[in-house]
Amino acid sequence: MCGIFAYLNYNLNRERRYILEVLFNGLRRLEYRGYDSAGISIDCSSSVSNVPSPSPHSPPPLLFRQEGNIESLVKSVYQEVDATKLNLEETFSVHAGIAHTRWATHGEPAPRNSHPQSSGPENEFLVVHNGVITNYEVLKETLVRHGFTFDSETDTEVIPKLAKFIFDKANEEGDQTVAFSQVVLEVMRHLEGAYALIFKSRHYPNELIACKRGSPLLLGVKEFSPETSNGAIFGDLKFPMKDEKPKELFLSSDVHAVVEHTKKVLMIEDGEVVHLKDGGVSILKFDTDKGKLSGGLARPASVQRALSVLQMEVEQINKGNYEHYMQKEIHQQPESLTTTMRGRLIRGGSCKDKTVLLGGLKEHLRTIRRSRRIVFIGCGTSYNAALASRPIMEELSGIPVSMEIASDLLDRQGPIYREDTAVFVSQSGETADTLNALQYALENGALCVGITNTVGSAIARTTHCGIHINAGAEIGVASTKAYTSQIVVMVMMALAIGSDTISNQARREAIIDGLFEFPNKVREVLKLDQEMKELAKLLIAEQSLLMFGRGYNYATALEGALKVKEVALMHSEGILAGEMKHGPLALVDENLPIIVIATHDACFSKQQSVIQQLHARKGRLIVMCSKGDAASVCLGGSSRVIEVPQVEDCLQPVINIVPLQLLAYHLTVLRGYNVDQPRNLAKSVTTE
Ligand code: G6Q
Ligand code: GLU
Repeated sequence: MCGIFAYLNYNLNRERRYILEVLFNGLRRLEYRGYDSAGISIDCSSSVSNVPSPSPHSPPPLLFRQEGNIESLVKSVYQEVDATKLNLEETFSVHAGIAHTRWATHGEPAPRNSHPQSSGPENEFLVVHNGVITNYEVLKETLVRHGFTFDSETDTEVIPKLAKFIFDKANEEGDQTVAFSQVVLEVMRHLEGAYALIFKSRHYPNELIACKRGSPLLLGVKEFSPETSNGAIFGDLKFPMKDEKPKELFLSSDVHAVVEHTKKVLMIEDGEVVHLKDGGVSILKFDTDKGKLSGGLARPASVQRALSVLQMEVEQINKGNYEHYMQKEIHQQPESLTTTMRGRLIRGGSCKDKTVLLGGLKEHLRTIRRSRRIVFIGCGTSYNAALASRPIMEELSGIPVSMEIASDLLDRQGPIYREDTAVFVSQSGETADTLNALQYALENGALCVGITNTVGSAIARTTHCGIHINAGAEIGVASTKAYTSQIVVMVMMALAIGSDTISNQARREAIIDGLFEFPNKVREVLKLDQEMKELAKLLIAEQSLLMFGRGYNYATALEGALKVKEVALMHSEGILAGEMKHGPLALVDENLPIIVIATHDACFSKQQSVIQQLHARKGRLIVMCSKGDAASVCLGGSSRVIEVPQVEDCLQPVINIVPLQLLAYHLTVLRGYNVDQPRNLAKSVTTE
């Protein structure tokens, strides 16, 4: 979790005020990733740029850190600027600033634990970090033995201190010209765990180093015409080592903080050390497994990488006319689902032509069909999406499908075989548990398929093949549109796998027809918005809310309950209705509200019987049913009913989750909680 950001202007005059605002805006874009504390570092005086590098005489960079969200940091920085009379108009033709929004793993949110973390009083090395250093205790002990004192409880603090230790040692041994990249490579040799790091140092003014292993990081490049200094040029996508052209370089945990500046980006890969210096970019690849070398100085190879051009517009990451991202993302679903399906459904003149085309899977379909088992692996909402798709995958492929929560698979070291197809479902494509499970499945020889929303993410890059869900950026921590797009992608995957079987052709065609009509059905169910707000008003003061589902809609119950608990901070549990008599029935009384999902599918009569039993125990029921079924689910007229449009059974979970997303949203707003940044949660869980 957490967001890291850096801004380097080269041969381009920028006032301190401008630099601060770029850093703050970068953090605002990344705030959804973590928001318990934040910090930045900028230079103290433009004279820094005239100091030859490396020099022990450059003034220490300024460091600002604050507990709370980004706006608390902004406020405290401007207060300090006023108090210290720091000149905001001072202009820098070259300047490197770094920034961090934190989601604590080690040490409570407090200024001393916020990043940038420092090597010591002179801020010789400053580091922003996303991830966890697992061997920090050993490193800390060694550094303490060498006289370092620690100010924070973070794992991160060992990194800048180690950099200083290595730098000082090189200098003592007479190497006055040790390069910044060499120092960082040496630091990396000692680090274990997951990280994305940006280093700034007073010994290397106007340079930055970025490196990563596990956590995401990218570089954005914006070049300016030397004559006008105000227009971007789309030139060569390759990196020069040294280049006088005026430019701005950005480093960021994700594209959201970069896209408003440039669309030319490079996704930094694990083991790479990216050195920004003299207007150029050089990349060294630290080619080891998990960073453990056998000793001696690392001798990494220099690598050539090309920039790619982002397919994203700034509007996609703005709230538009909505109050919250979650609200926008719920209401966007007809469009996001259309984009998910675009170019993938083919319906020609005759029935025979109805088919699904998934470019990323085409070459692997035969291997998947021959596999002994399909294993769906994910966490949270992504796991629920896979669970919703399991029945149709089993039906159309005829292959057994098992479900794995990524962390549990790893805890058990559950068996994964060469004959398995392991499907990794992840909106962000960066979730540490899912990534670790992917590594495990690769080691065990399974065919690994990725289903993600993030092009260029670790899961997208590491799997053998996959499908992008193309739902567009999802910023609300509570996943909504990604969930529905994931289900549709997995239904399409089932259609593609089953496409060689004649016996299920009619079924497949009915689903494809259903998919063509689908966005309109989602538009229809969104009209329940006001009704869900009314329901939220009724439930506002409840302690607990149960949701019963089965078959295709067991996942709906789990996902609906997850939404309510994570944003509305109300206890909520999704229960498999078939298990009702084996325990949960004991909870039922006239007070506890229960949502029963009873839309029309093969389980309908069983759900009717569940409703009867709950009713007999005076359960306080809210029943979700297909339009026209209200009379048959509403016994004695006592229950409240949510009527939804009926679609093909395997697509029904997509329709059914929408009212529950709306309910969770309205409950949260009415209860006065933060919708987009729920307590204790952050988007993109890049630590275990
Ligand atoms: C749900 C959350 C969360 C998320 C998991 C997995 O609302 O966003 O449950 O789904 O943390 O994340 P990825 O889908 O990014 O792997
Ligand atoms: N482990 C670091 C800390 O607790 C970084 C956490 C993060 O990724 O925000 O400070």
